[in-house]
Amino acid sequence: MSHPGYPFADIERKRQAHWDETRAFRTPEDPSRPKYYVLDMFPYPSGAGLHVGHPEGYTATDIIARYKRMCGYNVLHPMGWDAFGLPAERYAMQTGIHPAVTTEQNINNFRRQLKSLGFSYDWERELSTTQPDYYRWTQWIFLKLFNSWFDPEQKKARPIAELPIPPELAGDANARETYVNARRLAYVTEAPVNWCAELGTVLANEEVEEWTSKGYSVERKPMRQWMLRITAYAERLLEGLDRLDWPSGTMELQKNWIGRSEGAEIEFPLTADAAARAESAGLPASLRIFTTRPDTIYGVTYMVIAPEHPLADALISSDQKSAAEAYIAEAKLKSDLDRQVQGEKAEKTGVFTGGHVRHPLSGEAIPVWIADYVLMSYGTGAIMAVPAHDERDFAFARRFKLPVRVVIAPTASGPREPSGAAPDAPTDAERRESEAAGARLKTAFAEEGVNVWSGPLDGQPTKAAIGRMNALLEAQKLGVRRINYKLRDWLFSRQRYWGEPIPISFDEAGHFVAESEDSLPLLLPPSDNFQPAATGESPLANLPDWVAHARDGKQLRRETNTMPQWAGSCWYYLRFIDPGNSDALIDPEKEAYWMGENGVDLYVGGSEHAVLHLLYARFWHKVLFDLGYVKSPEPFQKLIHQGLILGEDGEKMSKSRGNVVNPDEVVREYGADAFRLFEMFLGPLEAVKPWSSRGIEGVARFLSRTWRLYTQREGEADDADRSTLQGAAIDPRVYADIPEDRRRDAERVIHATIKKVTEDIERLSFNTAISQMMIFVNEFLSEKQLGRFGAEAFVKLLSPFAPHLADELWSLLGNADSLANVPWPAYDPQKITVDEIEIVFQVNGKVRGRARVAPGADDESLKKLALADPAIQRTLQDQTPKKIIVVKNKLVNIVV
Ligand code: ANZ
Repeated sequence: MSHPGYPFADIERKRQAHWDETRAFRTPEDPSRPKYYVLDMFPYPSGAGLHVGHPEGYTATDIIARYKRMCGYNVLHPMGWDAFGLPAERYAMQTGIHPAVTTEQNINNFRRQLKSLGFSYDWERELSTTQPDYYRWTQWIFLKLFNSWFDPEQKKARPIAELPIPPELAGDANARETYVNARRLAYVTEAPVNWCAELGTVLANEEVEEWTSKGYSVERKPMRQWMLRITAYAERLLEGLDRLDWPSGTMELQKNWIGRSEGAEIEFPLTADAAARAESAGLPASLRIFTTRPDTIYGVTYMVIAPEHPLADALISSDQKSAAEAYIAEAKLKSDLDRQVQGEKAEKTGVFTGGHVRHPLSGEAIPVWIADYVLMSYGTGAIMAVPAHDERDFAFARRFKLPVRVVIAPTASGPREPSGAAPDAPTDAERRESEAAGARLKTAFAEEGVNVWSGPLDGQPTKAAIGRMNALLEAQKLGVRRINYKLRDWLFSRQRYWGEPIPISFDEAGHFVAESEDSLPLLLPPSDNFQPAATGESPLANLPDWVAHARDGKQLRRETNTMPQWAGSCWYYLRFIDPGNSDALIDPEKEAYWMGENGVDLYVGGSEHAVLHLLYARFWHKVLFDLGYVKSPEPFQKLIHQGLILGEDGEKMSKSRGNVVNPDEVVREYGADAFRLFEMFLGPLEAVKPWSSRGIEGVARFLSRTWRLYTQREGEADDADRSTLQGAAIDPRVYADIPEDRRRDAERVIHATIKKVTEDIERLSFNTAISQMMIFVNEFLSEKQLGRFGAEAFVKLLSPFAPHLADELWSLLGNADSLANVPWPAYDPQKITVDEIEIVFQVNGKVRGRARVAPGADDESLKKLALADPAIQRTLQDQTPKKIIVVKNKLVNIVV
């Protein structure tokens, strides 16, 4: 199709200019009205410009924002830029062009593109995470984290000044400082990190996959890093999910990422020789393990410690020394993630230490192995291996020919009838039996069941057995119940230039010296050298005059790491509420009004942020909540992920495939309204769906039919190509009174359309709302008789979707200039009720006649009506019906 046939370019230009001039979408501060906060995940302004995936979510939120405004809400619908980050810095490394320059260009381009789509953002609240008056407050929050600790009793963050100091430390300034620093929510640690040499920076665990999938390699390397103590919030981050209206898949991802697991820590004493070595090294003479299945304790046949485990040296015997040390050296090169993935898939590797521990209940000596499927960073870094009931242990035991002992049967009638409560550990004979059963196993039985060959646990179902074993171990002081989380603290520093400077310095003795809050922002210094420093430090280390500074006569060195891109996006939704505030992060009254009890009312963005941004932002929000800066416990009440838009070929859009659709071209050819409408018409918002160029022509035709329905041009046929606005006028037939004989039907369609579109918008079911509007236009296109109410109502319904065209028609209808704040139309339920419906009469399933009846007619009268129908009588002749089936309001089927 060459031209969609209505003057969209003129209309859209005119309408956008008008919105700009009248500041149509400025958010008033009006606490008397109910609020609605609808937020998009703000974009990273990349050099490639807007992608068709961006406007999908943005159109959805714009429909909601416009609809809610018309429903009388005070709507906050802002837009900004998540503009720190790696791509601009990598570009700077290649070209020497300062990231601030490219970032500004990209922002300008993104803004132009978004404006061309007619989104009703309050542009006066636009912000960028790279603006000093924004990152000033990001740094301020960092200082709050630095100056807070998590009180495990009150389960909340408190100012560090309130941290109780153990009396024995009172006199020792250094010990005291170490104690305090180890409890801050922002702290420094020397830890093995994911180092990416090509990027010249470390990556958070959450980021590794993204970059390795792009072909970058990531290695483990110990480095001094800033961490945020998100683990302190594990439980609250988990509990908080209960009150949220989020996609279940995303909640599941967060739950798994937090990874709560209930179990026990159990002590396995070292045998005498190893114990002596441990004690001489100042280490405990017992190996502490974490297990979720203490009920399987009689099935332990070996132990595994992580290669980094502190007791490794003590456990390694002299004849195993060289083999064990070689294994440890190799394991050091792998990241936890690699080890975890490998632990699931590849063949297990490991080495015997030569050392043993004693089973805490039976006293049996158990060999200790080193294997990298056990991670030092989880639990205690050591496990009791129960190969009969754990997949990884099973694979390992088979590989290294270690015994397998069955101690759980699927049901009570398993390998052996339960013998009742045996007071002691299993006998040698029983152990042999359970090993014989183990030798026959094909895979581990990792589910719950009933204990067998388990001494005091015999016959107990799993849950009861766990409880009984925990009690038994606790009574003998051999173990404690324990909850573990998979969640790790958040690695927060990056060796980058283009990020927020961390507002901390160090004095000559290495003590922290924080910037004072009122000296912020600590500005990112100008530079033209974006290469990492020779030391592997961030490019900021290339600026000695910035790094070295003096305060109160003390020589200080600045932290040269910067914050990760996630920092700025952790709290931007708060700043939109009060973007100009130079005295505070946010005015408490404005915060109370706009965030209310539940925070942002609707948040739309990509599902790729499920465990990154969405977890980090919740964490910061909870800290701000604890410290009294926000009143809602959670930031985002309702969350929706828009589905990916694929290329026309059904593949992910990518430059290399050549299937990328450029929004600018679509807007040029079909207009912004058609583009918006089409993005919503592709399918359900959350579904993954391919682009279709035929489809966009379809919606463009719908819009030109709408234009034709409303307008006429003197002396021209109805289907004329109206390429300019000139001479366009409303066709008077559109709003003339509907003639009596059509009125009832016309009103039914009008009111049913209001109902359907309203309800569909509320359900975010935009594609079905558009279908209904298409039906509406087809219904009226030839006669045009809508009446004033119908003509105006339809334009209002259309306006959230195709705001330019709707505003133009609205003003052509003789109204004020914009529908932005015009009340949403209400429908009259009485006008939708149908007074007659069609019933189909069938004989043996074939349609033979029809009748119009009042809805709800009872079965008996429908049967009578069918049998009396002349066409049916003709078909039946003299046959007597065997059976008559009635489907209410639909059909009567006569079986002969
Ligand atoms: C004995 C056992 C028997 C286990 C059994 C499982 C099944 P979650 O917390 O659910 O992931 N484990 C403990 N620490 C580990 C570490 N640092 N690295 C690797 N594995 C570790 O699972 C906890 C279980 O994972 C623990 O329970 C332990 O194996 C293993 F029939 O102990 B179990």
